[in-house]
Order: sequence, then C-alpha cells, then structure tokens
Amino acid sequence: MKIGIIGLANSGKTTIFNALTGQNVPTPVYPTTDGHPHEGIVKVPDERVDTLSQIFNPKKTIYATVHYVDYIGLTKGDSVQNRKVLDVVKDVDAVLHVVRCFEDESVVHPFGKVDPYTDVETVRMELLLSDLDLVDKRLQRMDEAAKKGKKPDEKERHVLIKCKEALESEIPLREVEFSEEETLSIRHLQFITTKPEVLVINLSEEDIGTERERNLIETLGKEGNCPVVGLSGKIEMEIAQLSEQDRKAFLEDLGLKEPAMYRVIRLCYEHLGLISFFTVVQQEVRAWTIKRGTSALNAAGKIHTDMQRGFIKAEVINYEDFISVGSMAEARKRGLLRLEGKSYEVRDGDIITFRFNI
Ligand SMILES: Nc1nc2c(ncn2[C@@H]2O[C@H](COP(=O)(O)OP(=O)(O)OP(=O)(O)O)[C@@H](O)[C@H]2O)c(=O)[nH]1
Ligand SMILES: [Mg+2]
Repeated sequence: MKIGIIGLANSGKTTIFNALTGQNVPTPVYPTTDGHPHEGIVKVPDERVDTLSQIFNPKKTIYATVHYVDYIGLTKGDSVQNRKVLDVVKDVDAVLHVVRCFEDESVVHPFGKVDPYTDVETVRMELLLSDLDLVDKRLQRMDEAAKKGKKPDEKERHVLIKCKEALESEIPLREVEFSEEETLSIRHLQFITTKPEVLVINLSEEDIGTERERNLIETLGKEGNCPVVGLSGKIEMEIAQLSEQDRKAFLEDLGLKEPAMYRVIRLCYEHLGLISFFTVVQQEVRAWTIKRGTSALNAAGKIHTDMQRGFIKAEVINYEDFISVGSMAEARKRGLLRLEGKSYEVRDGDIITFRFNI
C-alpha cells in the first residue's frame, strides 16, 4: 500500500512523515519549496505474524509494508506548483491530508492564521481544480486529434464530461458512480480526487484528548465524509525515535494507547477495506494485503501469476482456528484445514497454501 502525505505548507507533513516512518528528515520552520520527495517504507505491525513466526521459526518473516511519500506543500491558486506535488503522489492508494491545528508563532502559516476549516477547504479545492485541469487538457487533446482525422474514443470523452460536471460542482470523483468500464477508461489519468482520503489533524500537545480535538474530528469528518485522526505531529515524531521500552512509558504518560504509526496504518486498512492473509512455506512466514472480497484465485495472483494461472485449490485455515490447536499436524488431524476453490472469498487472517500446476 502506498500513501501520499499532502497538505498546505508548514502543516506538519514532514514531521508526521517522520512520526510514521521513524526517519529524521529535517523540518524547518519555513516552507520547503524544492528538494526531493521523502520516501519511507515501514512494516505493517501484526501480532499474528509475530506469533506465526514464533511458532514456525522460519528463516524469513515478511510483513506487509506501507510506502509513505511526503513532498512540498500545496499552494492556493498555484496550479503549476501543485501539479509538481500531485505528480509525485498520483500513483498512491490513499492520501493522508495533514491540516495544521497547532498554534506556534515561530512557524509561518501561509495565510497568516491557523484555521483548519479554511485550510481543509483550500486543499480540497486545489485537488478538484487540478483534476479539472487534467480533464480539460485531455478533452482539448482529443479535439485536436479529431481535427487531424483521428477518431476520438467516444466512451472516454463521455466519461470525461461526466468527470468535468462533477468537478465543476465541487464533487470529488471518488463520490461519483462509475461503471467498471468507465473506471478503466479514465484510470490512466490518475485523478487525485478518486483516491480515498484520511484527514490528519495536527494538534498542539495540550489539545490531545480535549473537547477541541473531538469537535474538529467530528465536524471535519462529517464535512469531508472521511475518517479523521487526531495527533500531535511533534510528540509523535519524538515517540517514533524512542526504543520500544521507553515508548511504552511515554505513551502511558500521555494517555495514548498506541503510537500514530500504528493508528494511521490501521485506519487506512479499515478505510480502504484491506485485509491480510498469510502464507507459511519453505522457511518463510509472510503477510499479504488484499481488498476484502478478493477471491482465492486473485489472492494467488497477488503472490505469482503462475499460481493464479495454474490454480487448483487453496488449502485454508483461519489464524484463530490454527492458534486454538497450535500446529498444522493437529489441525489436519481435526479436519480444520479446508480445501477451497477459485471463488472462495479470502477472510482476514486466513493461512493459505495454494495448490497449483504449471
Ligand atoms: N508546535 C508544534 N509544531 C509543529 C507540529 N508539527 C510540526 N510542527 C512544526 O512546524 C514546522 C513545519 O513542520 P514540517 O513538518 O516541516 O511541515 P511541512 O508540512 O512538512 O512543511 P513544508 O514541507 O514546508 O510544506 C516545524 O518547525 C515543526 O517542528 C506540532 O504538532 N506542534
Ligand atoms: Mg515538509
């Protein structure tokens, strides 16, 4: 899963990137305007994988991973600059939209005032405008090609006009119903408003767990129809730098259950409808991420196309059932290992061995 961190300049994107990845990228008090995007890959924490690894003691344990990207801020009314930012995140599975809620006079706010509602609206408007720009450019190119005698793809044009109407009414494309065919015909344009959004409200430490946090979460979540995480970037960045042991004590002091690096991943999984299944083969325990509703056949394809092509059966046991008996031999004896066909819908926590023939 790939997640792009976006927001206005100085909203705390890089601080939160550090909190989520454990990296230590500099976070100056003035806005960053150039340089390279920051990239970080972290493992998806999963106690079930830890336990399977203890039981099977494999040579290798491979967790699912999340790939974070952080770049410069979006700017109100600057479509050229914004294009640069959005090109960096156009292939992500979700955007993490950071909005500044912390007061700090030493940190410049692009509009001179901390106002989360206006900021969220501004960013969303820039995303809509950027997609609208892509639509217009594409339609224009199709017209030019038509003039030169090239037959335009009428289906695509039709979908583009549907997109244009939605965007002009300030509706993000993720809220528009498209048929499978329509989705395919515009997929190459990688519209940013088709991506699921998770909002992060970046609070001052004092605001954590307060009425202000609850209000912001409720109102902004309702407005944007998206999940909202409240956190303090600065504190979370410190937490991410600590050893596991110190971290526990620090979190307890703050009244936090878990670090943001876990919370954010979990929320993204939930929001994107993602689940995990596991494979235990040849000295390797491994977690795989799929969408809820994925068939055994497509889950096999996630591992290898050969496995999908030559699919025979999936031998399945759910993690909970496996743990209740403790070993594969015992599970087999008790008939807990099921043979499932291509259309079996994989469940969260399934341990699967694919039988295939190539
Ligand atoms: N007080 C406080 N300061 C914060 C918090 N989060 C970030 N900052 C500060 O705000 C400044 C900007 O933070 P960055 O993380 O660099 O912000 P950014 O969104 O990456 O900024 P650009 O990349 O320039 O757009 C830094 O000085 C941070 O220390 C927070 O939760 N509380
Ligand atoms: Mg930054």
